[in-house]
Amino acid sequence: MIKTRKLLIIFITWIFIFSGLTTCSVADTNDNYYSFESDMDGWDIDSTDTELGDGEIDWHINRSTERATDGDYSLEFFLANWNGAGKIWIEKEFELNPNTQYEIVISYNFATSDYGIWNLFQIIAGVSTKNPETMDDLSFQDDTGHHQGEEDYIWLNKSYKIYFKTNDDGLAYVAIGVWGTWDYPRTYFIDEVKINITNKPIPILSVTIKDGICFNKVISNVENMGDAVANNVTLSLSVVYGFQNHREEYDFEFDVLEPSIVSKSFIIKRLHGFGKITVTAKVYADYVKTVETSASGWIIGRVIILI
Ligand SMILES: [Ca+2]
Ligand SMILES: [Ca+2]
Repeated sequence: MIKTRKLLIIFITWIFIFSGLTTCSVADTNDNYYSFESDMDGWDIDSTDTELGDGEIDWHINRSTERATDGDYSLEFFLANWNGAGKIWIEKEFELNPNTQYEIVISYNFATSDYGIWNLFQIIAGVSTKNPETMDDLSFQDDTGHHQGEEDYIWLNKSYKIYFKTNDDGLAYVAIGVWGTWDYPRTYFIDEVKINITNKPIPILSVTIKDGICFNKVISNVENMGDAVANNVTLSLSVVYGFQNHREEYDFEFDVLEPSIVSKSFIIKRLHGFGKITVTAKVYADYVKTVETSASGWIIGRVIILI
């Protein structure tokens, strides 16, 4: 009888452990490493804006033994950018939890022979909620130059930290590549791609200025679109208006802004004059990226029209 009870306890414990494992869909941290030694490691290749006349400019992304920082292979990116606009990249889908905020660090080794300040291409590195197909789905970073003398290939360590929130389907598409910003052919190499994904709720602020017609005032709001509380928020609101470029500037400070909350309206009142009007709103908070927006229009007496 005692033996049966022991077996039952072990069985129940095993069920609990097993069910716990299966219901945990995505770990809090997800580290991935790709060196392209046997194949493309699950990355797809893609391009956009490669048309030239009735045809297409020459480009490829494939595995190469010409140089590598780990093993024998890297990925070779070749873009004969004769249309001045080509964008080529590798992309990979990651299944994460829906509607969840992540810090995604994209790092890799990048071999380039670009030097000087002219004729440099631009790095593509970013994350999107949909499979990247056009320029609008891509994120652009720094230039492709090594800035260390002339012509030889030099390996650079590239690293980009991106805060990203999944939508209902929980998918993140990472894209890495180059954007041809000059009419030249270029070849680059990428190896040791690391994608580190960490669940990291942070505040994400946005600021708006009310547009349309207002009577002698301008109105601005701050919204926290992130998953964590924003602390020590400051909205810096300034107005320049009238023929004399009269200027008014105020800082509105508040301690906390909860996630998914729009602040009360912050208002600069008693404005009157004639001429153009420009409103700028900038918002700061602890550990949050500063965001800024502006609106302009006309002030006619006490009537303000912002577009
Ligand atoms: Ca490799
Ligand atoms: Ca694609």
